[in-house]
Amino acid sequence: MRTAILEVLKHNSGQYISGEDISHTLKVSRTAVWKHIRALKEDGYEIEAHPRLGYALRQNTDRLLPAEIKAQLTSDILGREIHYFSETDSTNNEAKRLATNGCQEGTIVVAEAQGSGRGRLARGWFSPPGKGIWLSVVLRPPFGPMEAAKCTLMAAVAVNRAINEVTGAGCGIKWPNDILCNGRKVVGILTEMSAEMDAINHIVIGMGINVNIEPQEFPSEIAATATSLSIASGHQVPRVKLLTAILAELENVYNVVKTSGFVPVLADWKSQSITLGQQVDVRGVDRSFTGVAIDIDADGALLIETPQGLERVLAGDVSIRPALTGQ
Ligand code: BT5
Repeated sequence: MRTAILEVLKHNSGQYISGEDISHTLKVSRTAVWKHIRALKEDGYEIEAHPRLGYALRQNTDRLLPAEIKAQLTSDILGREIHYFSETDSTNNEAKRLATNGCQEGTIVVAEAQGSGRGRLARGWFSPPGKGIWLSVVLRPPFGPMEAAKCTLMAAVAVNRAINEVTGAGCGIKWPNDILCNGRKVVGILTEMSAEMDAINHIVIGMGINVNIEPQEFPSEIAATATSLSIASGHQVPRVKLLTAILAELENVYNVVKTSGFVPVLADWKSQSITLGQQVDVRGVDRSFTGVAIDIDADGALLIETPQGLERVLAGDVSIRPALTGQ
């Protein structure tokens, strides 16, 4: 009934419609109409109520509600099943629970806020309410566990494309799991896997996208290194539009991988990379060094030219050294 009332309001495109007309059209009492309108307002829809004229929808909600996502969804598999939370500990944790219980491929978990958003190696992820896209996608890929690390590269290509399409913010990918705008982190990706020796049970790709966060809202630890799409683009970014664009791009890239392997995706990744060609400091799992990032190989490992020779890094952190000015 709530969805039906919303449809009526949307259909009336901002004009008033009386409670009596709604109750008549939908064959429901006026008290019920009033209660549903109140619930819609709680969901973030701006609805004006006038004692004589009735109700008018002034502004759609910006919340990532399943009904709003479904209305803009163009992907066939990703996002057909949506689990929405106003707050959860971590969307990756929820998605892993769902995947273990057999949810279908393409199921997504999305939250307005995360209490314990996670980065890699038990680092935290700042996830304030209503300001970002905290999203996890469940995949059941046909390839083996050795390929899993490349899912992060696949997601980075998809998210970066969607961001540039929807916001024009001009971001680039930093190996292995970040998207940066103006040298600051705007997206982090966390890929987690459950697998047997030779087959993947499921992969959860978690994406944290800072959408409409103001500079002063970042905690001091990341204030100098983080940014948001609204800061980078100079305008508020519609979250549902961006979310559905991400799902569409991720599905495209995933389909390419399933039919042609990772080679085309690695080529896309290279063309969107801001790491290649740069002087970088690398903190790998067991050692650190400095060199020039020259390429990624077929496994998605970063190749670094150092004075001691070529180094290959499959996992780790990279910081890009600021270019020398020559002075
Ligand atoms: C990441 O880890 O960048 C992966 C972040 C993945 C977050 C998503 S949100 C949806 C899903 N559910 C989850 O629980 N997680 C995923 P890493 O490369 O380890 O970077 C973590 C570091 O980034 C932290 O130690 C901070 O320094 C910094 N950081 C934390 N929150 C940030 C934010 N909102 N924006 C920019 N930087 C942040």
